[in-house]
Amino acid sequence: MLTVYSDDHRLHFGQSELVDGKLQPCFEMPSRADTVLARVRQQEIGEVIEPKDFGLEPILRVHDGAYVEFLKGAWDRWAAEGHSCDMLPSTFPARRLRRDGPIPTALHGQLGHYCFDTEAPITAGTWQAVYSSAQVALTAQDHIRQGANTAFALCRPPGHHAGSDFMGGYCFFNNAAIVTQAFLDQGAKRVAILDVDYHHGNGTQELFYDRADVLFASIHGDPLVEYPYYLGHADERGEGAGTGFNHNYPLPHGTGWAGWSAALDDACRKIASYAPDALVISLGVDTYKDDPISKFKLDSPDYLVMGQRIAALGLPTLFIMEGGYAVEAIGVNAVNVLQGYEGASR
Ligand code: OKP
Ligand code: ZN
Repeated sequence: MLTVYSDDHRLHFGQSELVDGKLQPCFEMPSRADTVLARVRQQEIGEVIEPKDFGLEPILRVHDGAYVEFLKGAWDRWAAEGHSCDMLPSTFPARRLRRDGPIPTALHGQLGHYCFDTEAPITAGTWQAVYSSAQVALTAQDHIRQGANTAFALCRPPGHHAGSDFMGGYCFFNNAAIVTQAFLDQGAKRVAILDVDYHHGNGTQELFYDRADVLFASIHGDPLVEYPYYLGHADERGEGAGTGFNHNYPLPHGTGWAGWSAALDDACRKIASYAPDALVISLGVDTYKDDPISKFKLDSPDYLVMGQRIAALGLPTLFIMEGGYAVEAIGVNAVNVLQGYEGASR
């Protein structure tokens, strides 16, 4: 399997995350991608290439132009105001404040407008890193367009919490959504997205919620008790033309392979009957038993079986790296999914 990777991910290096009222080191750190890349190389699963540059156009098919402009210019404006530490929002338009009113002109007002939490710090190199992360995904997508059955986009930062015009949850551009739209723009009739990250992919759900050409299925911690809290319930089935094409599997804290794989089997049945032209996997491995911010109990061998079950769908499959914070283990776990897939599809 081809892996696409860019060193540019290192340019995004948030210093701090707010945990229990204290600023602590970010869980989403550069060594995550290094660990996965090292395992890809060690297991010799295939060639590793640099991304090509597909420009902003495929990103703008998914993200709002003003949001993209904001992201591009935010750090320079912040620096011009004399700051050098991470940029984090602190004020948000909750219910009955004007979230659709005039966008503030002040940097902090705009930051709260374009962000839904305090978990996505903008740093000096964030723009270049998130731009390259999207190009990593698009390069892997292009490999499948050219006829490959599968590819691995080693994206960092992750993307599935980012929506059309907002960032949050360590995410800025929604890499999985961008490649999904690219498949459609190149002639695919239907694309399925299976999000196996521990957290609900609220951004991806939002982007395709009213559409029948994308099926979204997500297996995640129940939002009643887990981040991102305000989306990801089982009764969210899609709207308008998209009704019936959104499938959420919220699961309780402590869920292990038995409960998790039952949800996977159901999601795979839904995907098979949808008969998509391509499958995009939002590959988070924060479902691991020792993940520091998550509460599922999957073990490393389970990820091999996960890959096998995905392969049994027999679809062109694009793996997009999302979360996973047990840094020493995420290389083994992510690559186990890929090797399970390849072993089963060989
Ligand atoms: C991104 B991805 C810890 C609470 C959770 C946000 C988690 C974002 C996860 N401060 N913080 O889905 O892995
Ligand atoms: Zn996650």
